[in-house]
Amino acid sequence: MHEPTSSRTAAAALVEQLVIDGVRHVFCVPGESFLAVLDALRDSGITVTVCRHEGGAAMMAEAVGKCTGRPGICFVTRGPGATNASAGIHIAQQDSTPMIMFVGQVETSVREREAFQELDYRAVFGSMTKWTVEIDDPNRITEFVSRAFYTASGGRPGPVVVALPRDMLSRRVTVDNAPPYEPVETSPGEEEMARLGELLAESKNPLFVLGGSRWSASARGQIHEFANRTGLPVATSYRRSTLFYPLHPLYAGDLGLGPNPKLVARVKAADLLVLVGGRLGEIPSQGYSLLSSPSPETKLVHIHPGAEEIGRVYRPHLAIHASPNRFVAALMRLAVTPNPAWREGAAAAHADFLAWTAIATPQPGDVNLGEIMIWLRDHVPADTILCNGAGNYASWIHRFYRFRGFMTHIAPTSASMGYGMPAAIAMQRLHPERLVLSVNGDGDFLMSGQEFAIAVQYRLPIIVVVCDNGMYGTIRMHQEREFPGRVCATELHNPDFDAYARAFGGFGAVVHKTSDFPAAFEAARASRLPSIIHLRIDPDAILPATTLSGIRERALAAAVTT
Ligand SMILES: Cc1ncc(C[n+]2csc(CCOP(=O)(O)OP(=O)(O)O)c2C)c(N)n1
Ligand SMILES: [Mg+2]
Repeated sequence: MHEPTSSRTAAAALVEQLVIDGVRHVFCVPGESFLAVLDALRDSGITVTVCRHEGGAAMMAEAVGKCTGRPGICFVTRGPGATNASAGIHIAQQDSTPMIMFVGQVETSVREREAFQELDYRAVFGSMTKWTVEIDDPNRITEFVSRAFYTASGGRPGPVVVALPRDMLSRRVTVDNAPPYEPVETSPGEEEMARLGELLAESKNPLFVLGGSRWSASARGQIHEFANRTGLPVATSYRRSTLFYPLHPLYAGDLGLGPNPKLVARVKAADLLVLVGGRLGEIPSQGYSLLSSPSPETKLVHIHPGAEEIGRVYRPHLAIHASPNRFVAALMRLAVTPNPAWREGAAAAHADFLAWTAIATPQPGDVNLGEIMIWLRDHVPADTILCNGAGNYASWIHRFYRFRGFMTHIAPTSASMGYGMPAAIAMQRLHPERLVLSVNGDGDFLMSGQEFAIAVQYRLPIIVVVCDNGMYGTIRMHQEREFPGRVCATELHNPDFDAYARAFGGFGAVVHKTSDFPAAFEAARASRLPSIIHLRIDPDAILPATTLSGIRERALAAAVTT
């Protein structure tokens, strides 16, 4: 692993270093700027997925980083490739996902002339990444690649951009490989854990909220054990609900968009919040309304792997700078005398969660997305991975689908549209044996719909559900609230998505009523082809508990009375 080599190019050294660092998959759109890397990848043993758009490639890499906790990797070309990919970089930043994007750069001899597709990466990506670097000296390539892994995955994880001047990649190097990177975990101190024990002992009404990244499956198991031992109620943060088993009797639900009002009330009534791994950002904090900033009245314990995140918005009563894995391991050793009131409170919270998610709400039109989510939760295997992007259709996923397995929900906390399609491709590449679903809005889907061609190319039997309400529904909802009746730029004229699937060589079906869904789904599975199920949703069905016309009428009535 460490033998010095003199006959390889910088590109070959880079790819060898990726292999050493455990990379199994890379996602790319090719460019002439990094041909030497493509050549080195060819016989490397790394699986290369070619994509149709760099935004898709970057989102696939982000999805891998999110699912595995190890940096997801993409390669894109300079200028337009890099700017196309920025959508995925921003997701990795907001979602705290380890990711490394390698990008081609013009030859060093013409830099700073605004040569063809030249871009100043540090300026463009500086505020979106943890680190952006351009490698000039080919003999430092393994040093920089190794650092990229440490930086992307350490502390609060995030994206790293590494620019590769074309001539640098083809130069011969004598540099050694770096040893494989190892994730750096930070452990809580004994004093902090003792203080946590005191705060718990004083608390009558505590709540744990799990979030963020850097969780392992075994840490997830341990937090269940701790909850069992103590009877403490556990909630999850926005799009982090796979951190706790939904049918566990201590599970209180997830704090996201359109959460259970009873959970929100519970958070407000808690006398101690233990926030493990997350940041309690704008969405889970319900627009920063759950706690006051900078000094929350509720006692707050904030455990986070990134030192700079602690005290950023809320001054915690107890700050614990630790990775979720090590914090949970320390919890296993913490002596806690359970207060019977905790388990009673948790049982009530879980009953509220079950009641909120049990039965689909009635909907206008013949396709009820709530009933479809409930059918899916009852019929697909527990390890099915569901990917989605952004749009009101996701409200039915959050409310009615139940994520039973760790990392079975791959969706952006940054609510970036166009994510569900590339994420599903990445997940099926990673887990060929598992069922992978991609649930999309009609607007959402066509932001990355071209990647369906990649699913066909690699014969990935993903099942794509397109919830077609003929509009950018979320924005139309806000439009009706703020400017009732004044529709502008939110209507969409859609193709037949089932025919779109067939045109690409996949399977397509259209669903006009809820009862048609099971047969369409089974036919999609039986086809073993990438499939699209086109759901014709009534545009009035805007949220599980509210219609679009109701929102408009209330806004018009309010306008008359004010
Ligand atoms: C990349 C991106 N662009 C724009 C938005 C703003 N936005 C949020 S939801 C939404 C509409 C989503 O429409 P659709 O996918 O059809 O889902 P629906 O709300 O109709 O269910 C838009 C435009 C966004 N979140 N991400
Ligand atoms: Mg829509």
